[in-house]
Amino acid sequence: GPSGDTYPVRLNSVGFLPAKAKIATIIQPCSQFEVKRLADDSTVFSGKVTGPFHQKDVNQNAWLADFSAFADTGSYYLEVPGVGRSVAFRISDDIFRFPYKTAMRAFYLWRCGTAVEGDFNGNHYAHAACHLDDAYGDYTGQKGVIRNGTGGWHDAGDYGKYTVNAGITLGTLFLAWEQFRPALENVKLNLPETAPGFPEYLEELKWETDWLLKMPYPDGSGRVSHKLTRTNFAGFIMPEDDKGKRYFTEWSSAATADFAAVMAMAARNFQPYDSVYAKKCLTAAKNSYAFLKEHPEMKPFEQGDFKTGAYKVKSDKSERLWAAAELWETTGEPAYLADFESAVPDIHPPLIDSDWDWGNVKNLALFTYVLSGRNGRNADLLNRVQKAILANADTLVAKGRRDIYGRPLAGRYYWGCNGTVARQAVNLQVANAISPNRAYTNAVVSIADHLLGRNVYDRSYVTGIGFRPPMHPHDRRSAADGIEEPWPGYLVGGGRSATNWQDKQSDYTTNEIAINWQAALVYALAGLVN
Ligand code: 9MR
Ligand code: ZN
Repeated sequence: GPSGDTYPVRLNSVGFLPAKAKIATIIQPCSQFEVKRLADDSTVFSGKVTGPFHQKDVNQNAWLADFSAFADTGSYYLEVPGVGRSVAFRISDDIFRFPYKTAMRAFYLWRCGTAVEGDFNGNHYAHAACHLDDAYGDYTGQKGVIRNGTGGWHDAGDYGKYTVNAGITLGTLFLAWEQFRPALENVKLNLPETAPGFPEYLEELKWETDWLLKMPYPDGSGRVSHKLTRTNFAGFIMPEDDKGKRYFTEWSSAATADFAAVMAMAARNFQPYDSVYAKKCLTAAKNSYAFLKEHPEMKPFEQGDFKTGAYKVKSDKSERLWAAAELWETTGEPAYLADFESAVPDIHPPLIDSDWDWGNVKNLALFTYVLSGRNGRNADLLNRVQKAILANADTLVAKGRRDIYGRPLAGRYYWGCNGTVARQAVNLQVANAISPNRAYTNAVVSIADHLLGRNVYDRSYVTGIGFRPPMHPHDRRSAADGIEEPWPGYLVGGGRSATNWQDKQSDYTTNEIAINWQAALVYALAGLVN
Protein backbone atom coordinates (compact mmCIF):
# COMPACT_ATOMS: atom_id res chain seq x y z
CA GLY A 1 0.00 0.00 0.00
CA PRO A 2 1.03 3.60 0.58
CA SER A 3 4.04 2.37 2.58
CA GLY A 4 5.73 1.48 -0.67
CA ASP A 5 4.63 -1.99 -1.83
CA THR A 6 3.67 -2.36 -5.43
CA TYR A 7 0.86 -4.50 -6.73
CA PRO A 8 1.11 -6.97 -9.58
CA VAL A 9 -2.27 -5.70 -10.78
CA ARG A 10 -1.81 -2.19 -12.20
CA LEU A 11 -4.40 0.28 -13.30
CA ASN A 12 -5.53 3.88 -13.15
CA SER A 13 -6.11 4.20 -9.43
CA VAL A 14 -8.21 7.33 -9.91
CA GLY A 15 -10.78 5.37 -11.87
CA PHE A 16 -12.61 4.92 -15.14
CA LEU A 17 -15.35 6.50 -17.23
CA PRO A 18 -18.40 4.21 -17.58
CA ALA A 19 -18.52 4.46 -21.37
CA LYS A 20 -14.78 4.18 -22.04
CA ALA A 21 -12.03 1.55 -22.06
CA LYS A 22 -11.01 -0.08 -18.75
CA ILE A 23 -7.80 -2.05 -18.86
CA ALA A 24 -5.44 -3.35 -16.17
CA THR A 25 -1.94 -4.77 -16.58
CA ILE A 26 -1.06 -7.86 -14.51
CA ILE A 27 2.57 -8.85 -14.27
CA GLN A 28 2.15 -12.36 -12.88
CA PRO A 29 0.77 -15.44 -14.68
CA CYS A 30 -3.01 -15.58 -14.51
CA SER A 31 -6.00 -16.61 -16.57
CA GLN A 32 -9.12 -15.04 -15.06
CA PHE A 33 -10.08 -11.84 -13.31
CA GLU A 34 -13.07 -10.53 -11.45
CA VAL A 35 -14.32 -7.01 -10.77
CA LYS A 36 -15.56 -6.87 -7.18
CA ARG A 37 -17.67 -4.30 -5.44
CA LEU A 38 -15.67 -2.63 -2.68
CA ALA A 39 -18.62 -2.44 -0.27
CA ASP A 40 -19.48 -6.15 -0.13
CA ASP A 41 -16.85 -8.03 -2.17
CA SER A 42 -19.53 -9.29 -4.53
CA THR A 43 -18.43 -10.16 -8.07
CA VAL A 44 -19.97 -7.79 -10.60
CA PHE A 45 -18.01 -8.78 -13.70
CA SER A 46 -15.60 -11.52 -14.66
CA GLY A 47 -13.48 -12.27 -17.67
CA LYS A 48 -10.45 -13.98 -19.14
CA VAL A 49 -7.14 -12.19 -19.39
CA THR A 50 -5.14 -12.03 -22.62
CA GLY A 51 -1.42 -12.67 -22.81
CA PRO A 52 1.29 -13.18 -21.91
CA PHE A 53 2.84 -10.29 -23.80
CA HIS A 54 6.53 -9.73 -23.37
CA GLN A 55 7.89 -6.21 -23.35
CA LYS A 56 11.59 -5.75 -23.86
CA ASP A 57 12.24 -2.27 -22.50
CA VAL A 58 10.89 -3.13 -19.03
CA ASN A 59 11.75 -6.84 -19.36
CA GLN A 60 8.36 -8.00 -18.16
CA ASN A 61 5.66 -10.46 -19.14
CA ALA A 62 2.18 -9.09 -18.78
CA TRP A 63 -1.42 -10.19 -19.00
CA LEU A 64 -4.21 -7.72 -19.73
CA ALA A 65 -7.62 -7.61 -18.08
CA ASP A 66 -10.14 -5.72 -20.20
CA PHE A 67 -13.36 -4.88 -18.37
CA SER A 68 -14.49 -2.10 -20.72
CA ALA A 69 -17.87 -3.80 -21.06
CA PHE A 70 -18.61 -3.21 -17.37
CA ALA A 71 -20.16 0.26 -17.06
CA ASP A 72 -21.89 0.50 -13.66
CA THR A 73 -20.87 3.42 -11.49
CA GLY A 74 -19.49 2.61 -8.06
CA SER A 75 -16.31 1.64 -6.18
CA TYR A 76 -14.53 -1.59 -7.04
CA TYR A 77 -11.29 -3.52 -7.10
CA LEU A 78 -9.93 -6.21 -9.38
CA GLU A 79 -9.37 -9.70 -7.99
CA VAL A 80 -7.02 -11.94 -9.95
CA PRO A 81 -7.09 -15.54 -8.69
CA GLY A 82 -3.61 -16.74 -7.78
CA VAL A 83 -2.16 -13.21 -8.01
CA GLY A 84 -4.05 -10.83 -5.73
CA ARG A 85 -6.11 -7.71 -5.97
CA SER A 86 -5.68 -4.20 -7.30
CA VAL A 87 -6.08 -0.96 -5.39
CA ALA A 88 -9.63 0.32 -5.20
CA PHE A 89 -10.96 2.49 -8.00
CA ARG A 90 -14.19 4.22 -8.96
CA ILE A 91 -16.22 4.08 -12.13
CA SER A 92 -18.03 7.36 -12.65
CA ASP A 93 -18.65 10.05 -15.25
CA ASP A 94 -16.95 12.68 -13.09
CA ILE A 95 -13.77 10.72 -12.47
CA PHE A 96 -11.38 13.14 -14.22
CA ARG A 97 -12.85 16.36 -12.84
CA PHE A 98 -10.79 16.46 -9.68
CA PRO A 99 -7.47 15.56 -11.37
CA TYR A 100 -8.23 18.15 -14.07
CA LYS A 101 -9.08 20.82 -11.53
CA THR A 102 -5.98 20.05 -9.47
CA ALA A 103 -3.72 20.08 -12.54
CA MET A 104 -5.20 23.41 -13.68
CA ARG A 105 -4.92 24.94 -10.22
CA ALA A 106 -1.26 23.94 -10.32
CA PHE A 107 -0.79 26.74 -12.87
CA TYR A 108 -2.29 29.22 -10.43
CA LEU A 109 0.08 27.96 -7.73
CA TRP A 110 2.94 28.58 -10.17
CA ARG A 111 2.14 32.28 -10.40
CA CYS A 112 5.05 34.68 -10.06
CA GLY A 113 4.86 38.29 -8.85
CA THR A 114 2.04 37.63 -6.41
CA ALA A 115 1.31 35.72 -3.23
CA VAL A 116 -0.45 32.40 -3.82
CA GLU A 117 -2.14 29.97 -1.48
CA GLY A 118 -4.18 26.81 -1.63
CA ASP A 119 -5.40 24.00 0.59
CA PHE A 120 -4.99 20.41 -0.45
CA ASN A 121 -5.39 17.21 1.47
CA GLY A 122 -5.00 18.86 4.87
CA ASN A 123 -2.00 21.01 3.94
CA HIS A 124 -1.86 24.74 3.34
CA TYR A 125 0.49 25.62 0.48
CA ALA A 126 1.51 29.26 0.17
CA HIS A 127 4.23 31.70 -0.77
CA ALA A 128 4.55 35.47 -0.57
CA ALA A 129 4.78 37.74 -3.61
CA CYS A 130 8.02 36.95 -5.46
CA HIS A 131 10.36 38.40 -8.06
CA LEU A 132 8.87 41.88 -7.82
CA ASP A 133 12.07 43.39 -9.24
CA ASP A 134 11.76 41.57 -12.58
CA ALA A 135 13.87 42.46 -14.41
CA TYR A 136 17.07 44.18 -15.58
CA GLY A 137 17.32 45.27 -19.17
CA ASP A 138 21.10 44.89 -19.52
CA TYR A 139 20.89 42.43 -22.41
CA THR A 140 18.26 44.42 -24.26
CA GLY A 141 20.17 47.66 -24.36
CA GLN A 142 19.17 49.14 -20.99
CA LYS A 143 22.12 48.56 -18.69
CA GLY A 144 21.27 48.72 -15.00
CA VAL A 145 17.67 49.68 -15.70
CA ILE A 146 14.74 47.71 -14.33
CA ARG A 147 11.81 47.29 -16.70
CA ASN A 148 8.50 45.66 -15.74
CA GLY A 149 8.63 41.92 -16.39
CA THR A 150 6.66 40.78 -13.34
CA GLY A 151 3.97 38.13 -13.35
CA GLY A 152 3.51 34.96 -15.38
CA TRP A 153 4.23 31.45 -14.19
CA HIS A 154 7.54 30.05 -13.01
CA ASP A 155 8.72 27.65 -15.68
CA ALA A 156 9.20 24.51 -13.70
CA GLY A 157 10.95 23.47 -10.51
CA ASP A 158 13.09 26.59 -11.10
CA TYR A 159 11.86 30.18 -11.01
CA GLY A 160 12.86 31.28 -14.51
CA LYS A 161 10.40 32.45 -17.18
CA TYR A 162 11.09 31.33 -20.73
CA THR A 163 9.26 32.59 -23.81
CA VAL A 164 9.61 29.45 -25.96
CA ASN A 165 8.21 27.21 -23.25
CA ALA A 166 5.44 29.69 -22.48
CA GLY A 167 4.58 29.44 -26.17
CA ILE A 168 3.85 25.72 -26.41
CA THR A 169 2.24 25.85 -22.96
CA LEU A 170 -0.26 28.58 -23.77
CA GLY A 171 -0.79 27.14 -27.25
CA THR A 172 -1.78 23.78 -25.76
CA LEU A 173 -4.00 25.39 -23.13
CA PHE A 174 -5.80 27.67 -25.62
CA LEU A 175 -6.42 24.66 -27.86
CA ALA A 176 -7.93 22.73 -24.93
CA TRP A 177 -10.29 25.64 -24.33
CA GLU A 178 -11.23 25.85 -28.01
CA GLN A 179 -11.98 22.13 -28.17
CA PHE A 180 -13.44 21.29 -24.76
CA ARG A 181 -14.86 24.57 -23.54
CA PRO A 182 -18.41 23.41 -22.58
CA ALA A 183 -17.09 20.72 -20.25
CA LEU A 184 -14.40 22.97 -18.76
CA GLU A 185 -16.85 25.77 -18.00
CA ASN A 186 -18.62 23.40 -15.61
CA VAL A 187 -15.60 22.81 -13.39
CA LYS A 188 -15.04 25.48 -10.75
CA LEU A 189 -11.35 26.19 -10.23
CA ASN A 190 -11.76 28.50 -7.22
CA LEU A 191 -9.15 30.98 -8.42
CA PRO A 192 -8.85 34.54 -7.10
CA GLU A 193 -10.59 36.97 -9.43
CA THR A 194 -7.73 38.58 -11.32
CA ALA A 195 -9.57 39.07 -14.60
CA PRO A 196 -13.15 40.07 -13.78
CA GLY A 197 -15.65 38.88 -16.34
CA PHE A 198 -13.38 36.19 -17.74
CA PRO A 199 -14.16 32.48 -17.37
CA GLU A 200 -11.80 31.12 -14.71
CA TYR A 201 -9.89 28.99 -17.19
CA LEU A 202 -9.10 32.00 -19.37
CA GLU A 203 -8.35 34.08 -16.31
CA GLU A 204 -5.44 31.75 -15.57
CA LEU A 205 -4.23 31.94 -19.17
CA LYS A 206 -4.45 35.72 -19.02
CA TRP A 207 -2.06 35.75 -16.07
CA GLU A 208 0.66 34.27 -18.31
CA THR A 209 -0.39 36.33 -21.32
CA ASP A 210 -0.05 39.56 -19.29
CA TRP A 211 3.53 38.62 -18.54
CA LEU A 212 4.31 37.50 -22.08
CA LEU A 213 3.20 40.92 -23.34
CA LYS A 214 6.15 42.36 -21.36
CA MET A 215 8.74 40.24 -23.18
CA PRO A 216 9.15 42.20 -26.45
CA TYR A 217 11.97 44.75 -26.58
CA PRO A 218 10.79 48.19 -25.45
CA ASP A 219 11.87 49.68 -28.80
CA GLY A 220 8.69 48.58 -30.54
CA SER A 221 10.64 46.46 -33.04
CA GLY A 222 8.65 43.31 -32.26
CA ARG A 223 11.71 41.28 -31.24
CA VAL A 224 11.03 39.20 -28.15
CA SER A 225 13.43 38.28 -25.37
CA HIS A 226 14.15 34.56 -25.23
CA LYS A 227 13.80 34.42 -21.43
CA LEU A 228 13.79 36.27 -18.14
CA THR A 229 16.03 34.57 -15.58
CA ARG A 230 19.02 34.89 -13.29
CA THR A 231 22.34 34.00 -14.81
CA ASN A 232 22.27 30.74 -12.84
CA PHE A 233 19.64 28.69 -11.01
CA ALA A 234 18.79 29.54 -7.38
CA GLY A 235 19.11 26.95 -4.61
CA PHE A 236 16.20 25.19 -2.92
CA ILE A 237 14.55 28.31 -1.49
CA MET A 238 11.05 29.78 -1.59
CA PRO A 239 10.49 32.17 -4.52
CA GLU A 240 10.16 35.26 -2.31
CA ASP A 241 13.63 34.50 -0.93
CA ASP A 242 15.16 34.36 -4.40
CA LYS A 243 16.73 37.82 -4.58
CA GLY A 244 19.32 37.26 -7.31
CA LYS A 245 19.27 39.76 -10.18
CA ARG A 246 17.11 38.65 -13.07
CA TYR A 247 17.44 39.84 -16.65
CA PHE A 248 15.53 40.09 -19.88
CA THR A 249 17.84 38.22 -22.24
CA GLU A 250 18.53 38.81 -25.90
CA TRP A 251 15.85 37.98 -28.39
CA SER A 252 15.59 34.91 -30.60
CA SER A 253 13.51 34.31 -33.70
CA ALA A 254 11.89 31.20 -32.15
CA ALA A 255 10.74 33.19 -29.12
CA THR A 256 9.48 35.98 -31.38
CA ALA A 257 7.47 33.57 -33.55
CA ASP A 258 6.06 31.66 -30.57
CA PHE A 259 5.06 35.02 -29.10
CA ALA A 260 3.26 36.02 -32.31
CA ALA A 261 1.39 32.70 -32.46
CA VAL A 262 0.25 32.82 -28.85
CA MET A 263 -0.77 36.48 -28.99
CA ALA A 264 -2.93 35.71 -32.01
CA MET A 265 -4.60 32.89 -30.07
CA ALA A 266 -5.01 35.15 -27.04
CA ALA A 267 -6.65 37.82 -29.19
CA ARG A 268 -9.41 35.59 -30.50
CA ASN A 269 -10.04 33.81 -27.19
CA PHE A 270 -10.09 36.95 -25.05
CA GLN A 271 -12.08 39.02 -27.54
CA PRO A 272 -15.53 38.26 -26.04
CA TYR A 273 -14.43 39.36 -22.56
CA ASP A 274 -12.15 42.34 -23.16
CA SER A 275 -11.93 43.66 -26.69
CA VAL A 276 -9.38 46.34 -25.81
CA TYR A 277 -7.02 43.76 -24.37
CA ALA A 278 -7.65 41.44 -27.32
CA LYS A 279 -6.68 44.25 -29.67
CA LYS A 280 -3.48 44.80 -27.74
CA CYS A 281 -2.62 41.09 -28.13
CA LEU A 282 -3.38 41.14 -31.85
CA THR A 283 -1.33 44.29 -32.45
CA ALA A 284 1.60 42.68 -30.64
CA ALA A 285 1.21 39.48 -32.69
CA LYS A 286 1.13 41.37 -35.99
CA ASN A 287 4.08 43.52 -35.04
CA SER A 288 6.28 40.54 -34.16
CA TYR A 289 5.16 38.70 -37.26
CA ALA A 290 6.02 41.68 -39.46
CA PHE A 291 9.46 41.81 -37.86
CA LEU A 292 10.02 38.13 -38.65
CA LYS A 293 8.98 38.61 -42.26
CA GLU A 294 11.64 41.27 -42.60
CA HIS A 295 14.19 39.02 -40.92
CA PRO A 296 13.76 35.60 -42.53
CA GLU A 297 17.04 34.24 -41.22
CA MET A 298 16.99 32.26 -37.99
CA LYS A 299 18.36 34.14 -34.97
CA PRO A 300 19.35 31.50 -32.42
CA PHE A 301 19.56 32.25 -28.73
CA GLU A 302 23.10 32.22 -27.39
CA GLN A 303 23.45 31.55 -23.68
CA GLY A 304 26.38 33.94 -23.18
CA ASP A 305 26.47 34.67 -19.44
CA PHE A 306 23.49 32.40 -18.70
CA LYS A 307 23.40 28.88 -17.33
CA THR A 308 19.63 28.63 -16.91
CA GLY A 309 17.45 26.70 -19.39
CA ALA A 310 18.47 27.22 -23.01
CA TYR A 311 15.31 26.17 -24.90
CA LYS A 312 17.44 26.28 -28.01
CA VAL A 313 15.60 25.16 -31.15
CA LYS A 314 17.40 23.59 -34.12
CA SER A 315 15.28 25.48 -36.63
CA ASP A 316 12.66 28.21 -36.24
CA LYS A 317 10.56 27.02 -39.20
CA SER A 318 7.87 25.35 -37.11
CA GLU A 319 7.49 28.45 -34.94
CA ARG A 320 7.13 30.72 -37.98
CA LEU A 321 4.61 28.31 -39.49
CA TRP A 322 2.63 28.33 -36.26
CA ALA A 323 2.58 32.13 -36.13
CA ALA A 324 1.22 32.29 -39.69
CA ALA A 325 -1.47 29.70 -38.89
CA GLU A 326 -2.69 31.46 -35.76
CA LEU A 327 -2.66 34.92 -37.33
CA TRP A 328 -4.71 33.59 -40.23
CA GLU A 329 -7.17 31.84 -37.92
CA THR A 330 -7.63 35.00 -35.87
CA THR A 331 -7.79 37.56 -38.69
CA GLY A 332 -8.80 35.61 -41.78
CA GLU A 333 -6.28 37.67 -43.77
CA PRO A 334 -5.23 35.77 -46.92
CA ALA A 335 -1.60 36.89 -46.64
CA TYR A 336 -1.11 34.80 -43.49
CA LEU A 337 -2.78 31.81 -45.14
CA ALA A 338 -0.52 32.18 -48.16
CA ASP A 339 2.54 32.30 -45.89
CA PHE A 340 1.37 29.19 -44.09
CA GLU A 341 0.51 27.15 -47.16
CA SER A 342 3.67 28.05 -49.01
CA ALA A 343 5.82 27.13 -45.99
CA VAL A 344 4.33 23.66 -45.44
CA PRO A 345 6.34 21.90 -48.19
CA ASP A 346 9.46 23.26 -46.56
CA ILE A 347 8.94 21.71 -43.14
CA HIS A 348 10.73 18.60 -42.03
CA PRO A 349 8.80 15.39 -42.87
CA PRO A 350 6.68 13.65 -41.73
CA LEU A 351 3.83 16.11 -41.94
CA ILE A 352 2.53 15.19 -38.46
CA ASP A 353 4.85 14.20 -35.64
CA SER A 354 4.02 11.62 -32.96
CA ASP A 355 6.71 12.85 -30.71
CA TRP A 356 6.83 16.61 -30.19
CA ASP A 357 7.63 19.16 -27.53
CA TRP A 358 8.71 22.81 -27.13
CA GLY A 359 11.33 22.53 -29.89
CA ASN A 360 8.85 21.62 -32.62
CA VAL A 361 5.41 23.18 -32.73
CA LYS A 362 4.47 22.40 -36.33
CA ASN A 363 1.66 20.09 -35.15
CA LEU A 364 0.01 23.06 -33.45
CA ALA A 365 0.19 24.98 -36.74
CA LEU A 366 -1.28 22.13 -38.77
CA PHE A 367 -3.97 21.39 -36.18
CA THR A 368 -5.16 24.99 -36.23
CA TYR A 369 -5.23 24.87 -40.03
CA VAL A 370 -7.42 21.75 -40.21
CA LEU A 371 -9.70 22.67 -37.31
CA SER A 372 -10.42 26.11 -38.73
CA GLY A 373 -13.94 27.03 -39.77
CA ARG A 374 -12.58 29.52 -42.31
CA ASN A 375 -12.79 29.25 -46.08
CA GLY A 376 -10.03 29.68 -48.59
CA ARG A 377 -7.74 26.77 -47.82
CA ASN A 378 -6.06 24.82 -50.58
CA ALA A 379 -8.26 21.73 -50.86
CA ASP A 380 -5.41 19.35 -51.74
CA LEU A 381 -3.23 20.47 -48.87
CA LEU A 382 -6.14 20.36 -46.44
CA ASN A 383 -6.90 16.83 -47.53
CA ARG A 384 -3.28 15.78 -47.21
CA VAL A 385 -3.01 17.20 -43.69
CA GLN A 386 -6.27 15.58 -42.58
CA LYS A 387 -5.11 12.22 -43.87
CA ALA A 388 -1.76 12.58 -42.15
CA ILE A 389 -3.48 13.40 -38.85
CA LEU A 390 -5.72 10.33 -39.06
CA ALA A 391 -2.87 8.04 -40.10
CA ASN A 392 -0.78 9.37 -37.24
CA ALA A 393 -3.60 8.79 -34.74
CA ASP A 394 -4.07 5.23 -36.04
CA THR A 395 -0.38 4.62 -35.43
CA LEU A 396 -0.62 5.98 -31.89
CA VAL A 397 -3.62 3.74 -31.18
CA ALA A 398 -1.72 0.70 -32.45
CA LYS A 399 1.40 1.56 -30.46
CA GLY A 400 -0.58 2.10 -27.29
CA ARG A 401 -2.26 -1.26 -27.73
CA ARG A 402 1.05 -3.03 -28.21
CA ASP A 403 2.59 -1.48 -25.10
CA ILE A 404 1.77 -3.48 -21.96
CA TYR A 405 1.23 -0.22 -20.08
CA GLY A 406 -0.75 1.48 -22.84
CA ARG A 407 1.96 4.07 -23.54
CA PRO A 408 1.65 5.33 -27.13
CA LEU A 409 5.17 6.80 -27.05
CA ALA A 410 6.19 3.12 -26.91
CA GLY A 411 9.89 2.61 -26.44
CA ARG A 412 10.97 6.27 -26.40
CA TYR A 413 12.26 7.84 -23.18
CA TYR A 414 13.92 11.19 -22.58
CA TRP A 415 13.81 14.34 -20.46
CA GLY A 416 10.15 15.27 -20.04
CA CYS A 417 8.78 12.26 -21.97
CA ASN A 418 5.78 11.92 -19.64
CA GLY A 419 4.80 15.28 -21.08
CA THR A 420 5.06 13.94 -24.60
CA VAL A 421 2.89 10.96 -23.66
CA ALA A 422 0.27 13.41 -22.38
CA ARG A 423 0.75 15.61 -25.47
CA GLN A 424 -0.06 12.72 -27.79
CA ALA A 425 -3.62 13.24 -26.54
CA VAL A 426 -3.61 16.38 -28.72
CA ASN A 427 -2.87 14.32 -31.86
CA LEU A 428 -5.63 11.88 -30.90
CA GLN A 429 -8.26 14.47 -30.03
CA VAL A 430 -7.63 16.49 -33.18
CA ALA A 431 -8.02 13.28 -35.19
CA ASN A 432 -11.22 12.59 -33.26
CA ALA A 433 -12.51 16.05 -34.14
CA ILE A 434 -11.90 15.39 -37.85
CA SER A 435 -13.28 11.86 -37.80
CA PRO A 436 -14.85 10.72 -34.51
CA ASN A 437 -13.54 7.33 -33.48
CA ARG A 438 -13.80 5.57 -30.10
CA ALA A 439 -10.34 4.14 -30.59
CA TYR A 440 -8.91 7.67 -30.48
CA THR A 441 -10.62 8.73 -27.26
CA ASN A 442 -9.90 5.36 -25.66
CA ALA A 443 -6.24 5.92 -26.47
CA VAL A 444 -6.51 9.21 -24.57
CA VAL A 445 -7.98 7.23 -21.65
CA SER A 446 -4.98 4.90 -21.89
CA ILE A 447 -2.68 7.91 -21.63
CA ALA A 448 -4.45 9.04 -18.45
CA ASP A 449 -4.33 5.45 -17.12
CA HIS A 450 -0.62 5.27 -17.77
CA LEU A 451 0.18 8.57 -16.08
CA LEU A 452 -2.04 7.80 -13.08
CA GLY A 453 -0.77 4.33 -12.21
CA ARG A 454 -0.79 1.81 -15.04
CA ASN A 455 2.97 1.79 -15.46
CA VAL A 456 6.13 -0.10 -14.56
CA TYR A 457 6.41 1.72 -11.21
CA ASP A 458 2.79 1.09 -10.19
CA ARG A 459 2.61 4.75 -9.20
CA SER A 460 0.87 7.93 -10.22
CA TYR A 461 3.21 10.49 -11.86
CA VAL A 462 1.06 13.41 -10.64
CA THR A 463 1.69 14.87 -7.18
CA GLY A 464 -1.25 14.54 -4.80
CA ILE A 465 -3.32 12.42 -7.21
CA GLY A 466 -3.82 8.66 -7.36
CA PHE A 467 -1.83 5.77 -5.96
CA ARG A 468 1.66 6.43 -4.50
CA PRO A 469 2.16 9.77 -6.24
CA PRO A 470 5.60 11.46 -6.42
CA MET A 471 6.70 12.74 -3.01
CA HIS A 472 9.97 14.43 -3.91
CA PRO A 473 9.61 16.30 -7.21
CA HIS A 474 12.40 18.62 -8.28
CA ASP A 475 10.47 21.72 -7.23
CA ARG A 476 11.95 24.49 -5.14
CA ARG A 477 8.69 25.33 -3.34
CA SER A 478 8.05 21.71 -2.39
CA ALA A 479 11.61 21.40 -1.15
CA ALA A 480 11.66 24.61 0.89
CA ASP A 481 8.20 24.97 2.43
CA GLY A 482 8.60 22.54 5.33
CA ILE A 483 5.53 20.51 4.30
CA GLU A 484 6.12 16.81 3.71
CA GLU A 485 3.74 16.43 0.77
CA PRO A 486 4.76 18.30 -2.39
CA TRP A 487 2.68 21.03 -4.01
CA PRO A 488 -0.27 19.23 -5.63
CA GLY A 489 -1.32 18.48 -9.17
CA TYR A 490 2.05 18.43 -10.95
CA LEU A 491 3.18 15.88 -13.55
CA VAL A 492 6.84 14.84 -13.20
CA GLY A 493 9.00 14.45 -16.30
CA GLY A 494 9.55 10.68 -16.22
CA GLY A 495 12.42 8.27 -16.81
CA ARG A 496 15.07 8.76 -19.48
CA SER A 497 15.03 5.02 -19.92
CA ALA A 498 12.13 2.61 -19.35
CA THR A 499 13.11 1.97 -15.74
CA ASN A 500 15.26 4.84 -14.42
CA TRP A 501 12.70 7.30 -13.04
CA GLN A 502 13.53 8.12 -9.45
CA ASP A 503 11.27 9.99 -7.05
CA LYS A 504 14.25 12.00 -5.92
CA GLN A 505 14.36 15.76 -5.45
CA SER A 506 17.82 16.22 -6.92
CA ASP A 507 16.96 14.36 -10.13
CA TYR A 508 15.85 17.21 -12.37
CA THR A 509 16.27 15.04 -15.44
CA THR A 510 13.46 12.63 -14.45
CA ASN A 511 11.58 14.17 -11.54
CA GLU A 512 11.12 17.85 -12.37
CA ILE A 513 7.80 19.53 -13.03
CA ALA A 514 7.35 21.98 -15.94
CA ILE A 515 4.63 24.10 -17.54
CA ASN A 516 4.92 22.53 -21.00
CA TRP A 517 4.20 19.03 -19.77
CA GLN A 518 1.67 20.32 -17.26
CA ALA A 519 -0.27 21.92 -20.12
CA ALA A 520 -0.23 18.58 -21.94
CA LEU A 521 -1.59 16.88 -18.81
CA VAL A 522 -4.35 19.49 -18.53
CA TYR A 523 -5.19 18.96 -22.20
CA ALA A 524 -5.33 15.15 -21.82
CA LEU A 525 -7.58 15.38 -18.75
CA ALA A 526 -9.69 18.19 -20.21
CA GLY A 527 -10.79 15.91 -23.04
CA LEU A 528 -12.07 13.39 -20.49
CA VAL A 529 -13.98 15.83 -18.31
CA ASN A 530 -17.74 15.44 -18.48
O1 9MR B 1 12.22 20.36 -21.08
C1 9MR B 1 13.57 20.67 -21.38
C2 9MR B 1 14.21 19.46 -22.01
O2 9MR B 1 13.59 19.16 -23.24
C3 9MR B 1 15.70 19.72 -22.20
O3 9MR B 1 16.32 18.52 -22.65
C4 9MR B 1 16.32 20.17 -20.89
C5 9MR B 1 17.80 20.49 -21.01
O4 9MR B 1 18.02 21.59 -21.80
O5 9MR B 1 15.66 21.33 -20.41
C6 9MR B 1 14.30 21.11 -20.13
O6 9MR B 1 13.72 22.27 -19.69
C7 9MR B 1 14.13 22.77 -18.43
C8 9MR B 1 14.57 24.21 -18.67
O7 9MR B 1 15.75 24.20 -19.41
C9 9MR B 1 14.73 25.01 -17.37
N1 9MR B 1 13.58 24.90 -16.53
C10 9MR B 1 13.23 23.51 -16.21
C11 9MR B 1 12.92 22.76 -17.49
C12 9MR B 1 12.43 21.34 -17.20
O8 9MR B 1 13.45 20.51 -16.71
ZN1 ZN C 1 8.35 34.51 -8.87
